Amino acid sequence: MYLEMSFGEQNRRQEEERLRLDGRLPPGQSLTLKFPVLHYGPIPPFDPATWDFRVRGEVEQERAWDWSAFNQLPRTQVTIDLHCVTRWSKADTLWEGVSVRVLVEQGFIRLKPAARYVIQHAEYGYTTNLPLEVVLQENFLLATHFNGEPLTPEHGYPLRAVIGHIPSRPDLKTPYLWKGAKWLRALEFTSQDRPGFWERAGYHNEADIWKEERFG
Ligand SMILES: Nc1nc2c(c(=O)[nH]1)N[C@H]1C(S)=C(S)[C@@H](COP(=O)(O)O)O[C@H]1N2
Ligand SMILES: [Mo]
Repeated sequence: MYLEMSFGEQNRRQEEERLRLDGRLPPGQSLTLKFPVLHYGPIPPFDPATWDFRVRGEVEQERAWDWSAFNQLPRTQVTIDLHCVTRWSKADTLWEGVSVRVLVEQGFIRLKPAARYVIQHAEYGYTTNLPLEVVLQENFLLATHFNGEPLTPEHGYPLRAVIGHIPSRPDLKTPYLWKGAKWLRALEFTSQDRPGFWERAGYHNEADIWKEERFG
């Protein structure tokens, strides 16, 4: 029988222990050095001729950017730890894209005072919901790039939302990763909260990784 741990598994356990000691591993999570792919349904095709990204709801003016216009928006990078509700975590992931906070600060999105929640709308009807204040945090990004490369189709190309933990920012709320929709097409700002795809399927509405809010 083969009883020795592989070099890869030894390495993974060492990294996991380091994160745990640093207080970066939420309860019930384990580290992966891979990048799992997790979603419901098929991977949508991308056609730059018809793709757009829309902002609607409680905004002074509804907006739509086509792919080339979206790529001219101000760019932001962030490094976050990802935590999936199915218990895998991935540390130090680098994302680049567009920050909703920057779009609001620079007047690309003008919110009405009634805006309190944000519904992400993705291809094939996937939705997920967050409070506005979380979407405006630095750990939430509309990402086009992962580790310096355009997203791959299975990770959300051309655009996805990501949310994760910034170790130096314990003040920020961090929900599980399902609160970042792959193949994102629109943000809807609302006055009332509205549960999304997994939230309606029984997952927790707030989904705080530190409180292990997995199921509602
Ligand atoms: N459109 C869409 N986005 C989605 C999902 C999905 O089913 N559809 N699953 C979510 C879940 S549960 C997770 S953990 C992450 C996984 O992202 P990854 O496949 O890039 O690891 O995508 C999230 N975004
Ligand atoms: Mo997930």
